[in-house]
Amino acid sequence: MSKRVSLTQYLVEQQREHGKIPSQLRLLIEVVARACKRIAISVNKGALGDVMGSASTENVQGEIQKKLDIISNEVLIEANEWGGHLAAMASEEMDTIHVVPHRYPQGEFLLLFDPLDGSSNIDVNVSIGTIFSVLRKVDNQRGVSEEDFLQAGSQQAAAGYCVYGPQTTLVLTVGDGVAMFTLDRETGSWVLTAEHVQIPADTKEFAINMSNMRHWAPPVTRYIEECLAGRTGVRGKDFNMRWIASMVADVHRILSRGGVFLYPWDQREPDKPGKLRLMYEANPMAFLIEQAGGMATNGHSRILDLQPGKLHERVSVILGSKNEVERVTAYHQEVAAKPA
Ligand code: AHM
Ligand code: MG
Repeated sequence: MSKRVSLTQYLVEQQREHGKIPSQLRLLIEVVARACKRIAISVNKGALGDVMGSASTENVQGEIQKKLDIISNEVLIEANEWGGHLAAMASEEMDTIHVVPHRYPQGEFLLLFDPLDGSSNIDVNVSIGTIFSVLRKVDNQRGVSEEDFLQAGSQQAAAGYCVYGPQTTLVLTVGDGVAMFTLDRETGSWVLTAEHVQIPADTKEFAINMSNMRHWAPPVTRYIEECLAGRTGVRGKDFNMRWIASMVADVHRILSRGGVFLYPWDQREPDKPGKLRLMYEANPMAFLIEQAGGMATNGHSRILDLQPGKLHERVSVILGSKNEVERVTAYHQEVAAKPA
């Protein structure tokens, strides 16, 4: 049997060999991974625990929170408060940032998360996940504020997600490629199961919520119509479609076998750039995708270059296999370049 490498061993070796992971960051990743194990236990309880259904509260985006959204948020906050590795946290489920209380030492990192992504899938037993992004607090001379979080995704020190599916898998980057760890439920440890993950540049699989087709912008409609035309159309090949409605699960499939994911701007809410949130959904996923050789844009620019103006900012997302993302982005640029 080949030697099993645990998450701890992987992080220690990354630190030793590449000097990539300062000890506070290593602790942070281990604490997040431990919190994900606790969330996985709650997810697995399903109808046997008090975890299903809505909580009758709304988050800052005006969405009804599920019980599991709130449980997962609390688990992540409790786990990360006391270790001395963080200055503050921000979450999809909290209006403003959560500063580490004064009774604990303050660390140099900032943690953002979507505690339970794909909430609409909780009650129907379909894969869901936790997404996280780690930034450095740039100015350590003063107290932490929301401003400290408003950094481009290219500044992330680490990012990842945990998918609660048939297996519980933690996917991580510290800027040196993408590694995957599967939870061994018998020993309770995360075991390295994939390293140097690479997304094929070409694909025949796209993911988009087709029910919104009539609301899309012309470049998105053009791209999808060309995919649907299949072998006899301009693309000269048949495409397959998947849409799980959990970004974590869709991105996990793309990291595993390629594909392209789109959640574009559409006319349902024309004033918003899209549905997904930049700082704790798009940025961490874009970091992972780029580290695996893929590409992530908002149709015009690289997602990781976008300068956030506010914590809960939304963004249009196109990510995955490089050649497909380049094509969709070129279609947007062609339209933008045409004189009005
Ligand atoms: P959530 O963070 O409230 O769960 O919403 C984000 C999710 C993504 O995981 C997924 O890609 C998208 O919303 C699905 O949206 P839709 O139901 O419009 O297809
Ligand atoms: Mg989400």
